[in-house]
Order: sequence, then C-alpha cells, then structure tokens
Amino acid sequence: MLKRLLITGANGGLGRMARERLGHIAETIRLSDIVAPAPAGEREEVVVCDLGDMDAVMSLVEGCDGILHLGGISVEDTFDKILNANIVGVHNLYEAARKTGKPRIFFASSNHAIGFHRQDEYLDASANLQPDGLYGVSKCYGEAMASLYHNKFGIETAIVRIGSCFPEPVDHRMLATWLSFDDFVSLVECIFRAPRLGCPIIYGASDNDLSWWDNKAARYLGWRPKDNSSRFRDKIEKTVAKPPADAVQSVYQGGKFVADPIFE
Ligand code: NAI
Ligand code: 15L
Repeated sequence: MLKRLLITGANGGLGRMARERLGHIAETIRLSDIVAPAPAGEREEVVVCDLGDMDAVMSLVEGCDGILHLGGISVEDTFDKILNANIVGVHNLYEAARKTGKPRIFFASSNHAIGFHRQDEYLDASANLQPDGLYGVSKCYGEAMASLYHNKFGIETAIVRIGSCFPEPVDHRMLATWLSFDDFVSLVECIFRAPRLGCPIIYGASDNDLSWWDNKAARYLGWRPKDNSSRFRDKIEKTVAKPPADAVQSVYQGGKFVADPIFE
C-alpha cells in the first residue's frame, strides 16, 4: 500500500471519481487542484495549488510516494493556459519528484497525442506521435518528460493515453475510445501495485469490440479491462446521428479535435 498518494486535478471529472473510488490504495490521499476540492475527510489532505507555481508544487509533492497526475488543461485551449498548466506544470511536477523521493507517477496523457492517426490504423506503443492540437502537443511533452526522468533518474511513470473516460460512450467515435470508470480504477490499482513499472505507454481504453490500439507491450502489468462499449451501440445508433464517412469524427482518431483552430 502507498503511504501517500497525491491526486492532482482532484476537482475535475476524473479527479472526483478517483477520490470516491481509490481511497484504499494509500494510507493518506492528498487532493490538489487550482480550484478548491471539497474539504478533507478521514485520511485525506486538501491542498489548493497552481501547477505552474514551482515552490507550491515542491511542497505539494513532498512526502508522496505516488502521484495520480490528472491536473491541467484537458481540452484544446490558448497556448498561455496550456503552457502554464501542462508544460510548466509538468516540468514542476517532475522536478519536485526528482528532488523529493522519486514517487511513482500515473501521467494522464491523451489520445490527442496521436489524434492525427487515421481510424483505420492500429497503433501500438511504438506509434509515432501525431498530436491534433496544442493540447495534444502538451501531452507529447509530458510523455517526453516521463521518458527523460525515467532514463536519467529512474522515476517510474505509466504514460496512459486515455481515450474517453466518461460514465458511458456518447457518440460513434467513443465506441472505440471509451474507458469505463471501473477499468480506469483497475488500471490505477494495477499501476501502483505493480512490483516493477518502468515507463510503459498504455492505451487507456476498455475491452471494446471496436479498437484502434494494441496494449501488448504493457501486458506484463496484468491490467485486463473488462468493460465493452458494445452494450451502448444500439443506444448510440438510435439517438446520435452518424457523422458522414469523410467527416473528421469518422476519419481521425482524435475526432473533432483535429478540426479545432489555434485559440488566441
Ligand atoms: P478536467 O478538466 O475535468 O479536470 C482537470 C482539473 O485540472 C480541473 O479540476 C482543473 O481545475 C485542474 N487544473 C487546471 N489547470 C490547473 C493548474 N494550473 N493547476 C492545478 N490544477 C489545474 O479533466 P478530466 O476529464 O478530469 O481529465 C483529467 C486528466 O486526464 C487531464 O489531464 C486530461 O487531459 C486527461 N484526459 C482525460 C480524458 C477523459 O476522457 N476524461 C481523456 C484523455 C486525457
Ligand atoms: C481528452 O483528452 C479530453 O480530456 C476529454 O475531455 C475527451 O475530449 C477525450 O480526450 C476524447 O478524446 O474523447
């Protein structure tokens, strides 16, 4: 069991769910966000912190042996916002990890790091990066930081390219990208319990019939997702219009992010 797990982005969608469901993996859970999470309960600590503030991140990481890094900008946005949270913030987090006991890290990367790959490609961990926006580029940076700090300093990170982690898939694309909350929880458990982690790239998707991603390279971790988006197929087909075959949502893995402009 971990002594203290830090969850960044604890006020976000995944952070709130992780708070509810992952209390058992550490003696203490330290919950942090730039927007105050709900007050601390038993075995919890709450710290309001901007990831872009190096001194604050240094204190935040001190005393933690695991980090579930969910904090940051989670969709396409202006470069300034992405720079502070996802570039400076990730640098601060890895520097703090290096200086304070080298905790194991779950880095919430995204399918948008490879979003310009087409949906008829089947990608494994060796796929080349093809980000679909500045947000995707920031995830590529985070993945590179994880690799650097593993090779140079031995800090272990699971680089998890999350597909779409929501209660259920809500469009046709998500039939391939959906990661259920149960499978997210079992992945986090697996990552923090593995005797040896290294620095694997893992595609965060459930065991969906429709799949663009091959997780063979990470099988040694023993994570076996159990949910399958196919049980929502009928509902989606009945309630959501299918985009035309030549629409970005049907062509590229990143879906509509591919068509986002550069926000100013
Ligand atoms: P979210 O947007 O709901 O939560 C992100 C949290 O980070 C927010 O509570 C926000 O206040 C906080 N944050 C933003 N800037 C910050 C800063 N400068 N300092 C500290 N905290 C800051 O996102 P969600 O859906 O919970 O995703 C969590 C992580 O997983 C994100 O890194 C996202 O990029 C990644 N991800 C999520 C996917 C999903 O399907 N939910 C898919 C792929 C990646
Ligand atoms: C992401 O990276 C986002 O954080 C999330 O909100 C979804 O848009 C997801 O990708 C997706 O591609 O469905």
